[in-house]
Amino acid sequence: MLKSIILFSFLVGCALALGPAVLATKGAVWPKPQAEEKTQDYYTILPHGFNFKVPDNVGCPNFLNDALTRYWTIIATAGSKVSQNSWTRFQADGNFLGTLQTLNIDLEAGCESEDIYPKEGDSENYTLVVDAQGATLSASTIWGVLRGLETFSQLIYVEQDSLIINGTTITDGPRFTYRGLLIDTSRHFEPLTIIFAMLDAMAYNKFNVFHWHIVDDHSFPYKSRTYPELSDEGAYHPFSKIYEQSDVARVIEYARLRGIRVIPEFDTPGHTSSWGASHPELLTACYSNNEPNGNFGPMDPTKNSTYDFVTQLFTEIVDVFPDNYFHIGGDEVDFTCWQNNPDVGTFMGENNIATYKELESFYIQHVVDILDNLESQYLVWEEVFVNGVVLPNSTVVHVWKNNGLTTLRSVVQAGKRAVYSSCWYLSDLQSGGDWNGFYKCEPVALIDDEAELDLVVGGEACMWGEYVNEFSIVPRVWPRASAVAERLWSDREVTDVNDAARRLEEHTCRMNKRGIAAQPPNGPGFCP
Ligand code: CP6
Repeated sequence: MLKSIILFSFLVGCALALGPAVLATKGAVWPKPQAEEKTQDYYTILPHGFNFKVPDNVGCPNFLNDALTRYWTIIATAGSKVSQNSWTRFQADGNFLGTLQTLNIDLEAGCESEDIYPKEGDSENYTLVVDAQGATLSASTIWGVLRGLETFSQLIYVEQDSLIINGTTITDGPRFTYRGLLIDTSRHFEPLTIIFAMLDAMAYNKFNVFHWHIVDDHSFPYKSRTYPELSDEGAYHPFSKIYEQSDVARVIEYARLRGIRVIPEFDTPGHTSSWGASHPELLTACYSNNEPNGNFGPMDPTKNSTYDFVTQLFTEIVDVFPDNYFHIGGDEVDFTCWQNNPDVGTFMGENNIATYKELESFYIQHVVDILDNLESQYLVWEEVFVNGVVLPNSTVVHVWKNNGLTTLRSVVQAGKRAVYSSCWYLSDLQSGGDWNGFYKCEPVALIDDEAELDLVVGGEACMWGEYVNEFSIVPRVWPRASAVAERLWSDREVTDVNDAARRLEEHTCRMNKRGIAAQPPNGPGFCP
């Protein structure tokens, strides 16, 4: 007796010491669906005997074939160690519904077109029912089908060497229409394989906007067809650290098939040092002791040639990137070289421009007019709004600084649309599994007017590239960005951090199994 008590205590002790710190859920969906009911009933799935069924007349075979192959592979990989006859041992169980052979996909309105791109405001809603009659995924758009397939794949878990899915009814759709991730490919170049892995992980988290901060001070990896010298001179390497036109097209297509928009950012007038490698005339020469000192500041806002260049380049960008939106930057303009360059002073005098903020606004106003002429809509960093540039109401103001909640409120009170990032800087590290802070952040905490709430289109996690390269970006972002994904997709009331920790534990292991090098979110533990 004593022996068995000791043995028992020893085993319990071991379980406590060795067991995962956070017990992972099984078959929980991340981000949490808007409405979900599960039953004790369950099916097993045998991958080789499982398929998706789509009515013949739906259309969109390219979209669907690609997605169905992806998700079949995910299910088959999860089930690769499943014993083929395991279901026999469930036969006696009253909750066992048999083997699930088909997920019926009902794209209600048929597929609009094979060539569509995801765009702002498209529905991503879907419903998913798994019951004694079988399994059906219904949506009105291809994007809803993609989100529903992701959910379906997450409902499947391994137990007793079998793939299991419980009876489930889910009605789901996003809280915010814009759920973005910024990747900075200027401070460090990221190869296409990494961008594809990031897009995969984005789809696993239902993100729908890839904000491609493609160029900045440190390098210009975009190979322009109008000005190839920009990357010839301004990239870290003129042909191995660049994005060719064909690379960009691949990224856009890879994203499109996953329902992800690609919004490029060409940030001006600041953050443009790399442009000067081939076109120093674009930048403001800095002066010391009344002489040019060889350094360069922001774009030179005094020359017509600056605006001509930007017009040519942005005409190309609007053509290359199909999204209606273009991020034109406008953040962190350093006035030092505008202050000490005498030509800038003369220009301001001649044009009645009294302050450098006004000069900055003068520049951005020109860029905004260029985009209006190109019939492109745009996002701008918050400075552009704060400085009083005249913006159409389609403009999205990207709030990123401290006191962002207050700024966000003033943006929507002015009738402009807004995207929030202030609390979602993945570049800021804390010790431990530092996703809680991202998770707890509520973007509309200070807004309660309905019309103003509608103007908050969403949020964006930002992975600035100074301290990440191709070897570290994936684990730096995942699963930390997953916390942002749930805040932006799920209901506002979904705030239980302990419940989230258990689901995130499972979700991270799921990403790992799918080949994403996500880091552990909750301390000691293991993926079963
Ligand atoms: N690069 C660009 C950056 C940042 C911004 N723009 C940035 C500023 C402050 C922090 C992190 C990033 N690295 N182009 C500001 C939007 Cl804390």
